[in-house]
Parts: sequence; structure tokens; C-alpha cells
Amino acid sequence: MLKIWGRANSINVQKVLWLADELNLNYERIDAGLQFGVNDQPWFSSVNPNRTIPTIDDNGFILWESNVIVRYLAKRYGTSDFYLADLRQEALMEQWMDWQQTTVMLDLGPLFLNLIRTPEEQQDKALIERTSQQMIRHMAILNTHLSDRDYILGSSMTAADIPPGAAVYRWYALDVEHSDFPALNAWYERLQTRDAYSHHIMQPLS
Ligand SMILES: N[C@@H](CCC(=O)N[C@@H](CS)C(=O)NCC(=O)O)C(=O)O
Repeated sequence: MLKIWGRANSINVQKVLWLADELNLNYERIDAGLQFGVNDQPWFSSVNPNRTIPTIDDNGFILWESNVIVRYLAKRYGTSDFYLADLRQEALMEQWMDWQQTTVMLDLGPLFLNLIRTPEEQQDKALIERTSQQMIRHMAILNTHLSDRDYILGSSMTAADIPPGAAVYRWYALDVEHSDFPALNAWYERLQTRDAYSHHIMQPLS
């Protein structure tokens, strides 16, 4: 059975759990990271030398890096309309997934850590202001993209919606300035109708 190491409050783990439920996969999740440890045990470095979560074991095939896990599982277990086989469509899926990881998270990550995991007196207010403004710019890009389609790649949900969809919940859940982005908000509402999204992504921030 598929094994997923990672605590349920990690955005990177949540992406994998959301996908696994969308694909109706049987899996075992093992709490790991922060207070749960496991990734600090000596044996874990042979599974993932970075000691990060999520890490998966799919019948002996070990993989880390959340968005790569999303792509692998979607490609292996998803239908061709969930993971698009066409070269250019696939590249567009990867574009939006990597944008979440390499652009959005550069701001959302520190913003989240400061607001949620840092005592108020130690919070970096300048960083909070700067990353909040950057998040508005990132979300404006997604809002524009979604203005003439229901999902990232068109009329139905694909694996491409998963990383940005996980990020957008965090942004809306944080107590920061949110501009009025109708298309982004409509997509967010569409995602909220999915059981796997509300179950895994819409968790209290901790
Ligand atoms: N780029 C990696 C980042 C992985 C990562 O940094 N995960 C965090 C949790 S979101 C982690 O392992 N933190 C250490 C811990 O929880 O002990 C990915 O997307 O999988």
C-alpha cells in the first residue's frame, strides 16, 4: 500500500493527501515532522536525505518533493483528463505547479511562519507587510488567468489545480489584506465543494 510520511498540517503534505483522495487511493499516512519526529531518526535519511515531508513509498518506489509526488501519482493513477498527456498541456500544468512552489511560496511561506508559528512580539512586521503585498500581486496573476476558465487548465479540475489550490486556502485563511479577486474567489468556492479539499486543505492553520 502507498505510504505517505508527513503531518497533516503541512501544506506540502496536504497537496498529496488531497490528490490521493481525488484519485481514491488507499494509503497509510504516518505522522512525521516537527513534534512527531520520525524524519529526525537516522533511518529516515536513507529514505529522504533532506529529511523533509512529504515522502512517499509506493510499493518500494521512494519519492520526495511534494509537487513531483503530485505529478507522479496523478500520472500513475489518474485519468488522462486529470493528468493531461499532451506535451504542451502537461507543460502548462507543470508551469502552474512550479509557480506555486518557486514563486508563491517564497512569500506565502515566510508570511505563514511569521503570523502562525512566531510569537507576536517576535514577528517581523516589515516582512509581513512586504510578503502580504507580494501575495496580492501573485493572486492577481491567478485571478487574471482564471477570468475566462473554471479551473487552471480549463473547464475541469486537473492535477494543476492542486498546488495553487492549497496555497489559496492559506492566503484566504491568513489575517492579511485580501483584494477583491472575483475569478480567484469563484475558483476557490468551486474547490471548496470537493470533499477532499475541505477535508485536507481547509484545516485550521497551525
Ligand atoms: N520542496 C519540498 C519542501 C519540503 C518541506 O520543506 N517540508 C516541510 C514541511 S511543509 C518539512 O519537511 N519541515 C520539517 C518538519 O516538518 O519537520 C516539498 O515540496 O516537498
